[in-house]
Amino acid sequence: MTELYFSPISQHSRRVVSLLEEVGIPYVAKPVDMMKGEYLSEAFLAINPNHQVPTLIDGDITLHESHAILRYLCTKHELNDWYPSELAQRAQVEQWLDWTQCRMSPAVVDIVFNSVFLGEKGDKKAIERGFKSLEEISQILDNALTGKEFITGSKPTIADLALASNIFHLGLAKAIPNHAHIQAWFARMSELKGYQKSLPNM
Ligand SMILES: N[C@@H](CCC(=O)N[C@@H](CS)C(=O)NCC(=O)O)C(=O)O
Repeated sequence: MTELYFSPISQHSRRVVSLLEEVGIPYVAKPVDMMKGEYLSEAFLAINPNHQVPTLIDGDITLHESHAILRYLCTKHELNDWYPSELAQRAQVEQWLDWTQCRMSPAVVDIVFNSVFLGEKGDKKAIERGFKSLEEISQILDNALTGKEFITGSKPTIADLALASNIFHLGLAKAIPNHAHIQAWFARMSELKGYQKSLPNM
């Protein structure tokens, strides 16, 4: 049995839900109520001591880290389109997965967590830092998407799912970059049924 502990308002959960739903892997959804602090409960900490969603339990395997979960699911289910086995293609997917975690996600957290989830209590300096970083990385992303349908080529991969979950999150703060190639790519991603099913009811 595959169980996913997740939250609909979590950008990191969203990329995993997108893949599970898009390719139709059966799983048991285990929502974690972040607003009620369930991620800090003893029961959840026993599953993931990092108090973070998503967390996957698949038989004997318990996994945290959204990208490790994506790679695991693709490898287990032989999802070669989503996580190519060919070396050069895979390297590109890995590059954009890491870029998403190391460059895009911190900016998204600075902006969205502080302006949307914390509201008035949000750290204004973090919001400013996030927007400054977003200006630079949006241009990098837009350049990388020039002449391509998806970030590594003509088919979406788990790198696109990770990026799209970030961009959706920016939308909560009305901060989706208005660069033409990002907009066109995001419109393509928004058509994927898995991505659609990962979105919160708002
Ligand atoms: N590197 C982790 C980050 C996961 C993460 O930050 N999850 C957030 C929700 S988007 C969370 O659970 N935050 C609660 C906390 O850190 O205490 C991943 O990729 O899965």
